[in-house]
Amino acid sequence: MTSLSADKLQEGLSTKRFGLRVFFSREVGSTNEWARELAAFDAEEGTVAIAETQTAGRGRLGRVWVSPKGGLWFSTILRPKIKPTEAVRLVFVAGLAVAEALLKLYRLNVETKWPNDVLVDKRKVCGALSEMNTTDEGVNFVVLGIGVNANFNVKKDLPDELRDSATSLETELGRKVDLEELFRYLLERLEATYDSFLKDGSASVIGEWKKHAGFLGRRVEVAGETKLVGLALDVDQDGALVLRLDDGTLKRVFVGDLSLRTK
Ligand code: BT5
Repeated sequence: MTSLSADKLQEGLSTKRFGLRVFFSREVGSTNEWARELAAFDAEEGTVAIAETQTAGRGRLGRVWVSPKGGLWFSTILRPKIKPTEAVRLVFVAGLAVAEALLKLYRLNVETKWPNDVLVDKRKVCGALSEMNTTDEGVNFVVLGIGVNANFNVKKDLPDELRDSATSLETELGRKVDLEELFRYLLERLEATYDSFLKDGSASVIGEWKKHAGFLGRRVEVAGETKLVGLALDVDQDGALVLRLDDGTLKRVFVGDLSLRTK
């Protein structure tokens, strides 16, 4: 198993803000939690917390994110001057940046899946978790966490129940990748995508993100407050999934887990 080289993380990095400060640890609970603490101590925008393993990696709704050594687990502090309703759409910045990076670096068959996944050959290779801190004035900071299954073997290093739904770069490519190179390239894509989000608005980022989406036009099931089944028509400019239910009505969904229906 290759280790992350802390001194190589910023080597040749061409960003203006992202990754200028990098906090590295071999093991933490969660890089999102760590980044929140750093942000509370006024860490500037673009500061990154990265760890080789997480003992309490988390997903949405308090779910567990399994984070063995060999993965890329990091969180970036953002301080956008936007409304909380807009800031929730930052998760699309992560999905788009990761999809573009995996396509460019490894030519993989990449897809984005609503709302926060990146898939390779229909299996989850990356999850993103955006967590916001607000005050009466609005958004104080956002922590954008990204987990990429990179240099480990899915069958060996992930629990049995994830073997069918998850994949890793190593499993897909049959080799290990240069983790520091992936990290730097991802930071560059993240910064560029975030800047476009701020300058051109979330709709343009969501528009790009949709070009990679494999579920649009397909029959899907969405597990959320209730279970919905229908045709995935669109992801609108608010980031909501637009479904056409079997009775013909349109439904906008903001939170849920999407899976394809094969029947
Ligand atoms: C996510 O949640 O996909 C967000 C994952 C974010 C992880 C990053 S790592 C750096 C930063 N620090 C953190 O603590 N978190 C972020 P969600 O959509 O809720 O998916 C969670 C579900 O994915 C779990 O319930 C499992 O079914 C599955 N899962 C867990 N670990 C996985 C892995 N390594 N690969 C693929 N699927 C996994």
